[in-house]
Amino acid sequence: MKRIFSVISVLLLALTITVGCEEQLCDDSCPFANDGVCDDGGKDSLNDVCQLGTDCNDCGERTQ
Ligand SMILES: [Ca+2]
Repeated sequence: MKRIFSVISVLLLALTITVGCEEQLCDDSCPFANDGVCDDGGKDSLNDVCQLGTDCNDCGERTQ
């Protein structure tokens, strides 16, 4: 029984590390950055003229 808990603990730890390593995309290199409209094609963006994560000030941080 103890062994099962150890295995579960290791799996939870691995999951936590995997989620924590998701790459954060955030810069304002898009020509349409800082215009008050989200343009990176991600969630809640109005269009996709920018690469995901390159309109960070308007869209917020993205994860890959
Ligand atoms: Ca923008």
